Amino acid sequence: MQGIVYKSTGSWYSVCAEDGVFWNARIKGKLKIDVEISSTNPVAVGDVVLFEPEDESIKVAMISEVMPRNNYMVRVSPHNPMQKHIIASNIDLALLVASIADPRTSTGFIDRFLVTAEAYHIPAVLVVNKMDILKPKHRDILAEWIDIYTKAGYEVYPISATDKATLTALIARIQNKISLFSGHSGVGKSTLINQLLPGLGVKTNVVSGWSGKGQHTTTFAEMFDLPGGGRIIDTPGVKEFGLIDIERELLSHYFPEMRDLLKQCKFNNCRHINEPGCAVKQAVRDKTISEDRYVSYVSILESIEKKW
Ligand SMILES: Nc1nc2c(ncn2[C@@H]2O[C@H](COP(=O)(O)OP(=O)(O)OP(=O)(O)O)[C@@H](O)[C@H]2O)c(=O)[nH]1
Ligand SMILES: [Mg+2]
Ligand SMILES: [Zn+2]
Repeated sequence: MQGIVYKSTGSWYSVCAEDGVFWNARIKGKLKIDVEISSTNPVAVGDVVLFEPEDESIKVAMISEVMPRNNYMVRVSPHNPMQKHIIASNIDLALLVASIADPRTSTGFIDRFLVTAEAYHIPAVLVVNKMDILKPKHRDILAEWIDIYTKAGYEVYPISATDKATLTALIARIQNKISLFSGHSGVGKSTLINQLLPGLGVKTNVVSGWSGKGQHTTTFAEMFDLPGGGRIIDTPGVKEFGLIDIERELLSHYFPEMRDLLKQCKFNNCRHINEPGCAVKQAVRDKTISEDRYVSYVSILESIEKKW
């Protein structure tokens, strides 16, 4: 049988079969899987899997094969920084949920997420939550973020997850897509997801994400069907994404606003640090590339170079 993984809790997976019935599945000893990637989790939310029923009466099954993934989003493993953890696979859109206050998300963190999404060829957008609690100084930061990220080619959605009226544009954007919601703990990913699902008839396990007590309310990634078509994936909060497998020569390709300029640098192996005739540095001076993004570029480049 074939199905899609909706939830992973470590050793058990919730798999939705083609007829809509959910199974509780474990991984078979010998799992058939793409060998190109080694990750701490062999099966991720969003995976299409083949499984064999073990006990039909209680819907327990064994996953035997993971079908090739269209794409996947990764982070460094929280347990081993040398290994990657697949957050989710087969996604159409990655949403970084950030907040300016309570908690504050740094632009460095946003940029690392965006670079990861670019490197894995997943379209990404920025969602800025908790608009309702912004003080005047926060509003200045919001204006800055909108300037920085729209200039870089990204859509920015300022919202309040607690106020459905602010969600219209975002709802239209994720319609019929498989969307991944990522971000720091406490930015309101689960609150937002609860708003996007119909008020009644919501799976009760969604509610655990509601309490907002302490940190890391959501502990496992989970996918939900959107009422009008499409799916959304809630994920646990992350402190940092880390960056894996990004070659320093390719890093500037993962900054969309730099990508178009690269051919204009005097040297074709320009690192855009202190080379003469660098089109990227010129664009920073001309303010067509924001200084903030350039600072992130340099900081990520340094962290990659340290690894080699
Ligand atoms: N004022 C305000 N509070 C919000 C908003 N969205 C979420 N919150 C609150 O922020 C807290 C954290 O929300 P969650 O939805 O649990 O955050 P999360 O991103 O899912 O956190 P983790 O599951 O730990 O990653 C809760 O107390 C929410 O009520 C908002 O738009 N405005
Ligand atoms: Mg949550
Ligand atoms: Zn250059």
